[in-house]
Amino acid sequence: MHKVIALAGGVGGAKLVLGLSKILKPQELSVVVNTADDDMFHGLHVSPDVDTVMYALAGLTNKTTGWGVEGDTFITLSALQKLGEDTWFQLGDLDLATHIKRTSMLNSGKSLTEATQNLSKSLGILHDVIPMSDDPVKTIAITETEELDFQDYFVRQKCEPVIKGVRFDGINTAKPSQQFIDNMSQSEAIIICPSNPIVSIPPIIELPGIKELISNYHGKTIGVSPIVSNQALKGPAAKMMRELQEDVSSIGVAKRYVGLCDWFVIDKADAEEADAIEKLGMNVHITSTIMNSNEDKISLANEVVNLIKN
Ligand code: FO1
Repeated sequence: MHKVIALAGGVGGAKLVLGLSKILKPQELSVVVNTADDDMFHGLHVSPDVDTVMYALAGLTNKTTGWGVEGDTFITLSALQKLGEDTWFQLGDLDLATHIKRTSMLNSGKSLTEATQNLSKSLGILHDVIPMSDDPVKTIAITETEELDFQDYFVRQKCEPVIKGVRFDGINTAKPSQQFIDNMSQSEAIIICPSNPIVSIPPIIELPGIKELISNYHGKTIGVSPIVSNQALKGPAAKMMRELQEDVSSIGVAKRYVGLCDWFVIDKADAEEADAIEKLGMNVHITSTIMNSNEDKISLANEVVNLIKN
């Protein structure tokens, strides 16, 4: 098997990444992760999607939420609350150690890529986890009345405000990380994980030069739909697509990846959408895309990897 590069956001992407990591050796899989959700809390650089992927690969993920560390406690957060800090963003004690170490490395001049490499190594992760960029990119949710930082919209306001659009501040001047570019040229396939098609995958593919690299890519690009039966498997993707007047379906997701994907993987429940997706210029593979157990994750990973050989 040749090298595969997976583009991932948070929880949904991390599930497929975990499946892929069980069937591909470390030299066969690199994961490029969205960093446009990154934010500062209590002076610490939090990189939620990178951490969600790292914790999944390290077997540390909180199984209920899909993010954070299983069994974490929130003693420091309670103390911070008593000191008058805003604590709507739930940072557990074990999770905080990751952010403290990352921030200390960034402050001492290391790049986000180097900091992630260091954290991955310490957590015993063998596959490469690569931030999409070392430069800051910031997702802004544009609502009817105001513009919100992504975590403010997503966590503090629970995605309740209706959005009119999203913007990725800094995207035009951010450089894709060197490791991202190097892995693209060395890889044989790109997998677009079932992550949010509005806020998780777009920041990665809209980095300068990346769309062109993917459309002219020498290998296969395979997208996996995060929508099943007109609902998001996890998170606010369906609500966001509806508010942006997009089709809340796998067809709607595929429309966003026209010209990028050779294959698009959809769930059995959406089999009747296959013809419309093929008309967009992609081959369609129909399988079970719902990943509850580790077996489901490995099974979907196998289905996707088999398409590379087709
Ligand atoms: N998501 C929530 O819904 N509430 C939280 O309090 C929260 C805290 C949090 C802390 C660390 C971390 O790595 C992720 C966290 N997330 C939380 C998830 C995060 O907001 C989302 O997964 C992504 O940003 C969307 O991809």
